[in-house]
Amino acid sequence: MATRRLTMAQALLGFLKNQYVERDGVEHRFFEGAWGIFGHGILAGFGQALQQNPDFPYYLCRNEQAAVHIATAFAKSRLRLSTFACISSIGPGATNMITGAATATINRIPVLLLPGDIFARRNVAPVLQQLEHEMSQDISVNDAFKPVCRYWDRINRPDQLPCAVVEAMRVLTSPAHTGAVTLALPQDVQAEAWDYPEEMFEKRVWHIPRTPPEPVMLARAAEMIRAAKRPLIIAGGGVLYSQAWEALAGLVQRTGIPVGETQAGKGALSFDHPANLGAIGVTGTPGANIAAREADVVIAIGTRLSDFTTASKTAFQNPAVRFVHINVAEFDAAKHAALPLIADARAALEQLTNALAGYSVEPAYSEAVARWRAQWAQEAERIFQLRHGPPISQGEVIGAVARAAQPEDVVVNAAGSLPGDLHKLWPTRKPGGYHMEYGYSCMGYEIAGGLGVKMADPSRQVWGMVGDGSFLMMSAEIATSIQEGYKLNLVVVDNHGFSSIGGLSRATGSGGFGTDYRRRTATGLDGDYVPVDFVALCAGLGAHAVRARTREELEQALAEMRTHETTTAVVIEVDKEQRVPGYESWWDVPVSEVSEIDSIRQARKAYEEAVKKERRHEIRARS
Ligand SMILES: Cc1ncc(C[n+]2csc(CCOP(=O)(O)OP(=O)(O)O)c2C)c(N)n1
Ligand SMILES: [Mg+2]
Repeated sequence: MATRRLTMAQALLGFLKNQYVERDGVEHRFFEGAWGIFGHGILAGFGQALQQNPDFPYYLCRNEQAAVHIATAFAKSRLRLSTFACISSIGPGATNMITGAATATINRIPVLLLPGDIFARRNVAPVLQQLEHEMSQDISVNDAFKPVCRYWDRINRPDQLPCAVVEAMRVLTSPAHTGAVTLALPQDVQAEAWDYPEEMFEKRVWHIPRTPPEPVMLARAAEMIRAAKRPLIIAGGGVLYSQAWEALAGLVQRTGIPVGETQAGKGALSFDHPANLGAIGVTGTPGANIAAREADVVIAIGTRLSDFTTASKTAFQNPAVRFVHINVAEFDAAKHAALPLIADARAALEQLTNALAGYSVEPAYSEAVARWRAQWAQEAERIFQLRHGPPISQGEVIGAVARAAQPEDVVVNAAGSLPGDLHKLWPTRKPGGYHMEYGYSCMGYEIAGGLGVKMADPSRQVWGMVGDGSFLMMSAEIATSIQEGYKLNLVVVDNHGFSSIGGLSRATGSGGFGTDYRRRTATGLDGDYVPVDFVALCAGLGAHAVRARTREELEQALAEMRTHETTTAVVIEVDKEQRVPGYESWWDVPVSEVSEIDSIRQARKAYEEAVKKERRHEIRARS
């Protein structure tokens, strides 16, 4: 057998370079390089391998968590067909990646994490940044990746590597099981040489299947839908990952079944498609939520059915409601006692369209859909034209950004009050035009994520909408965007704290306690706002930044931002209390059962009423 004498790190890199995926006959290089930050735990091993392999680019970021967000956003934008590896030193560099790992895994996005690890040989322990355990020498901080990853391994000997890398690729390329994968790399083993089989470095193409639905189950699903008077589709992220948007449009065109979109699924249909009721769930539009409440058959496609989508299981109130669930993952397809169609979304939708030939919803339902859509268009326009303040309302800011954006542009966001407002209001025209990380809703994702989105398709302008809280958590990747020459347009929405959590605190009777950025006084955090100059912060990191004080100034700034070559930012203060309302929905956030505060006792009463609407779909007899 031909072999090549390489260090473990060189062999790992040699393997990663040659991994490809193929779907529908089109090949994609799976790893576009590695993001990370060097330290003693990675630099002389994998770092050295990177140095001698310039065809596997190394990207230096400012925070390891951001590296994973960049990779995640990139892979999400590339519909999971390519990604990055993320490397770190041992200790804090590694644990910084844990939040990123959880973000990737919850969103089912492939990223490969390569944290350095403590010496396998152990004799020099404890090394710098090694957290020792008295009960075992076989534990390091990298064990903390296990619950947030879909596959985890530690390469304690160079000859373990071939076994580990193929398992890593199996998981990363599995539509159902993908997420973060960790291969922990002990510092000494990275530098150890072994005679690796040449075959390990041959080009390998991993086929991404389009699993068809089982014919029996397809027939049963079609039968169930044919009997439905008020069917509703919930389009999740799986519709996008499967590139099933045309198949979905084909099915709804033939059948007239309306569609509600989850955060991950938004953009499955253009916002102006006549069957698109828009956002569904806690952050949904009235039409989608009324349709959900009355639906007799709900066809879920590629969704985790999170509490935001199901309104904490209060969304579906028709006593006869039944669920069909198209999903590559058995785990999701079985939720709500659904009839499971374990299949690729596109394959299933194409076959379902044929199986439903001749079926369409009754005209009265289609008329209701058209009415809901028209009413929502009016409501969105009311919010965009509010002319509140200054400070203006966040809804008006979204309207202004949407008007400045072109159909192919991408809006990026993750946490705060913006996800709910954008879910309802952003007029997505093209798949991928709406990039929301709302599985982990991880503050700090926006700027790093925006960079990943931009790298995935530099021809699209990226609008990163960032709350002041999210910005303060992680903004240093602005400098990385300048370093790499990938331009971002950032809209920093300053409301001096947490509009989202502040509003939630009020709704649960706590009056906004601890949610404003105010100076401490003798009575608590109730002084003046803490002054933070976001224009100076953005400019200090290398962006072109301006402040807008009025709607007109904002519109002018947005128009100019498009034309700049490097990262730009506009900072706008908004009125935290002028919120976009919620519609026909509810979210379960338990309120204290006993309290000394009257407003909490009141909120508890309302809570006890609302929680009664929660349904137990999962315990019904299976369809
Ligand atoms: C890392 C992280 N910590 C805490 C939270 C909980 N949380 C959700 S939204 C939010 C406030 C976000 O503030 P900002 O970005 O200013 O948005 P706003 O609510 O003002 O719109 C917090 C603390 C979170 N989602 N992520
Ligand atoms: Mg804020």
